[in-house]
Amino acid sequence: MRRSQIPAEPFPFEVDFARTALVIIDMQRDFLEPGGFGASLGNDVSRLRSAVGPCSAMLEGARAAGLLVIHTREGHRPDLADAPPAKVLRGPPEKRIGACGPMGRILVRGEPGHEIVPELAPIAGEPVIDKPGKGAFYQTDLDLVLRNRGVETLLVAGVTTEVCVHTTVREANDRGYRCLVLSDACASYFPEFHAVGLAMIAAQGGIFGWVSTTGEVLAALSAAERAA
Ligand code: TIU
Repeated sequence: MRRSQIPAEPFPFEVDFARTALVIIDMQRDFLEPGGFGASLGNDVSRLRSAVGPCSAMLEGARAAGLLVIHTREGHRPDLADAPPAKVLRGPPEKRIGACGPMGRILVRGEPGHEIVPELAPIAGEPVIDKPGKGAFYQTDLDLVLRNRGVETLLVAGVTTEVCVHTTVREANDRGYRCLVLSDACASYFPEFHAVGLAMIAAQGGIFGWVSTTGEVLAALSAAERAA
């Protein structure tokens, strides 16, 4: 496939879709549904729903075009051996990581709350990266998976904009990946942090990456497929 250009901030983004992966960060029930980790931190989880439709459209477009799709999930081993005490020992005991909630143990792998929301469920062939931290590169094999597939560019979506999306984009940028963040396919419990988080990525000439929308990326992807 030829190189495409996507309208973006701070300037148009050049991309070779053959060397691009869609990375969907932590669209888990634990963050999007009542009774999970996000809610245990005192957040209004309904604020994240806006990202589901755009993520779904981007997922469909990426699958149709044959792009590598990677899903991530934040969570811990059932024995919590990989959960730093500094992360666990926060808030009242009944709301901590590992405590039992309506979707099972909070932020624990294998529990219903740890699953990706059904609208965005991974299909066979799509790597799922389980990560113990905020960044998707920290203590995972994401870098290895991307290198094995010759990926140089990441289309990044998911939640939350200023926490796991931002941390992952910063990690990716330091590792030499070019990141385009899909503004409408990301969301935060804090609309002001979402806006500022995106602005921070594109500021200073694209200090961490580029920002665009699902519609712009899908239009460029369709045009590239027609031209192929
Ligand atoms: N609390 C919050 O905004 N986010 C997280 O704890 N993890 C992710 O962003 N996935």
